[in-house]
Amino acid sequence: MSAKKVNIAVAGATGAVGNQMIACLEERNFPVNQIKFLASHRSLGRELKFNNEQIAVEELGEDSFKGIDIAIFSAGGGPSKKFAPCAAADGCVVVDNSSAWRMDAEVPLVVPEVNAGAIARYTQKGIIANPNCSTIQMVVPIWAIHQRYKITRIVVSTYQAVSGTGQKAIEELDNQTRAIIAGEKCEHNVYPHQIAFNCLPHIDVFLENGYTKEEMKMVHETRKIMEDDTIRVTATTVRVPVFYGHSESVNIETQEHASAVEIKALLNETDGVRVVDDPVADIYPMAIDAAGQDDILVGRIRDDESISNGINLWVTADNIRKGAATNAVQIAERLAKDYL
Ligand code: 25A
Ligand code: L14
Repeated sequence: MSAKKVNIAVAGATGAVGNQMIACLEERNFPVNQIKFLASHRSLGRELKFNNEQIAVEELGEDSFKGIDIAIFSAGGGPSKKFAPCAAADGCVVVDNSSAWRMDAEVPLVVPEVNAGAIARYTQKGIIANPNCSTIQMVVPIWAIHQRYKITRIVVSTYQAVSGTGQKAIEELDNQTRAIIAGEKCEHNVYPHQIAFNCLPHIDVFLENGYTKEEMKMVHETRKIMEDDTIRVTATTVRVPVFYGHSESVNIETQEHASAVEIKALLNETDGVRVVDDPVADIYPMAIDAAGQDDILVGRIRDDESISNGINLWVTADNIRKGAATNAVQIAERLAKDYL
């Protein structure tokens, strides 16, 4: 089956994720017929490059999707809620990176290495959701383990880069770092506290149960993607002063016994994963190595000696690439190849 050339739109094209989506479409030679860049009124007058061609940014509106086959959205939850249904009504399939549609029962939530088959359910609403960045990088290695050893419980703590919040947060960390080193006053607008030289146990808003929304996304999205509501998940999500690349400490408990040696061999065979694990040589996954490429790096693979069936992992990935743009473009590729 060869992919037909598609008319594609990128909504939120001028943002941190939108920019990477455009780069991914170029890098991966996506079969583009016509391409359209959409953003808010603020971005009117800007031009973005695609394959050496300058393309003017258009304002996202109800009529943006006539003649478009696939639209990938990363303009935030508000615009997605409002405009994804307009796009679908015009026969365009939306791949949405916001949290707006992820838990809708009629919207598949897809990580191609895990549940590519769920893409077929795009026909229900015309929308496919791209999961949260922290969830994506965790479920790829976890899924391989789950199929063989059945995971019963996951305890995860994240160390998340500021780029997840968007361009303004990248600028805030940069400005604060410079200000502090220069001995000047440090200002904050994006986060409620200084992020430079600090860690904030706070991502997205706090909920009534004391968890943040980001933490509960990891619980609900993991279960939905793995189609297993019995898996117990508890998360603590932390913002750290890193520009690109999320890291995660993942502790899993399995029904069948698995040794660290077996898990390492299994992950060596897992698509999308690269085992980086040679502690004797000081080799382990790091955000700076995850950034700028698409693999999910897994290391520090070891037996949890406090329980009989437990494993500890350290997982890093580029939150803007595999955590957002790459995963969305991979979904669009499958759509173009197998369904349109
Ligand atoms: O609600 P969610 O799903 O939780 O998402 C909230 C935000 O998180 C990011 C994304 O921010 C999103 O807006 N995000 C979402 N999912 C993510 C993921 N998985 C994710 N980040 C990482 N991983 P962003 O900054 O990356 O992208 C914002 C883009 O969305 C466009 N946009 C915003 N509102 C829109 C809209 N487009 C159409 N209609 C709307 N109503 C936004 O375009 C950007 O492309 P823009 O035109 O608003 O901004 C373009 C330039 O202007 C600067 N700028 C932004 N805000 C302001 C501003 N300048 C002045 N004043 C401002 N208030 C930006 O620097 C940008 O370069
Ligand atoms: O996709 O890091 O649900 O501030 C929203 C919060 C992405 C990360 C999502 C952050 C997230 C973002």
